[in-house]
Amino acid sequence: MAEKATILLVDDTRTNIQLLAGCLKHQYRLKIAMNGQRCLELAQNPPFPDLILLDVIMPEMDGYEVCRQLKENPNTKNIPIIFVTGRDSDEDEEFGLRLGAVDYIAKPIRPAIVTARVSTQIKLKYQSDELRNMALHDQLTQLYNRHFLIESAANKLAHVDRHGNPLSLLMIDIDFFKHINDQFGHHAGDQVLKAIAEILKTGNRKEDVVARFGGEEFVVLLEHCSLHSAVEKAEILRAEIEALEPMGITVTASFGVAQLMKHEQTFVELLTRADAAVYRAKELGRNRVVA
Ligand code: GH3
Ligand code: MG
Ligand code: MG
Ligand code: MG
Repeated sequence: MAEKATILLVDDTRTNIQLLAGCLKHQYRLKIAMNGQRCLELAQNPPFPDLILLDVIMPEMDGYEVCRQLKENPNTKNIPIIFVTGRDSDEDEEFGLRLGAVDYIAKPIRPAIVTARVSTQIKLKYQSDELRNMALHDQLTQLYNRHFLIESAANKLAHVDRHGNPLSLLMIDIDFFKHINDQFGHHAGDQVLKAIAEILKTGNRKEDVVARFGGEEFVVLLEHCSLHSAVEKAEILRAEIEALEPMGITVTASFGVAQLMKHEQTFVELLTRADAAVYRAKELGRNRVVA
């Protein structure tokens, strides 16, 4: 593991925190919350916890309620939770597990058991992060894949303010890519795709989504970006690709740009217009931006 995993300890009693911290502080980076509200805050801010050890009996908001809220929030729902509690009846344990906790530890805690159970959950968390990462990225370029793009576009469209903040999209299709493969081989073609992906990746804001849409097609989804700015951005990228010449191979791309219109309800409508613009760019001679 490259970096220490982060664990959020939540308990309203200082001595309990000290006990847990004593078991875990050498192996993990710890964050500490002494009430439910603070836990909800710390869970959503970096460094993001890989695991939460959550007390149940706390004033104001009990651990069950904290767990419910963490599971309802898309930003925190994937963080595993272990209840660490003095409530040790079967019913309590079943209740906690049904709320979505991955484990349930009864107080008084036994340090060796806590350490072992924590270690197991951290390993599982890393594995599931890795799987999720693989499921949402394109293996060759490490850009997001089509699946992620469509998922996040649906999210963005649901929240877009149709009168205020604009949402724009670039569709990018490499020119005569088939010739590149034919002339230089498939491996060289792959390297070209990677090099272009690097260009698309750099200089983006973190809310932008850059995805490999298909074989030699890419999409950049730009939040808070007007058609005018999107065209400017596309022109910069187009020129960078033209100037790149990866492995000495001259490569260009055609760009279609579209901005979400007020009446448009689905991502497919936006995508279709950008695709039509790419088609026109090809007809007009390729290596150009059409909006
Ligand atoms: P146009 O300028 O009209 O876009 O021509 P084109 O040759 O780029 O268009 P076309 O869609 O006919 O060809 C796309 C080619 O991209 C065909 C396919 O073999 C190649 N391709 C798709 N995915 C990959 C890949 O992962 N690696 C490589 N090397 N080639 C790929
Ligand atoms: Mg307590
Ligand atoms: Mg194509
Ligand atoms: Mg092409």
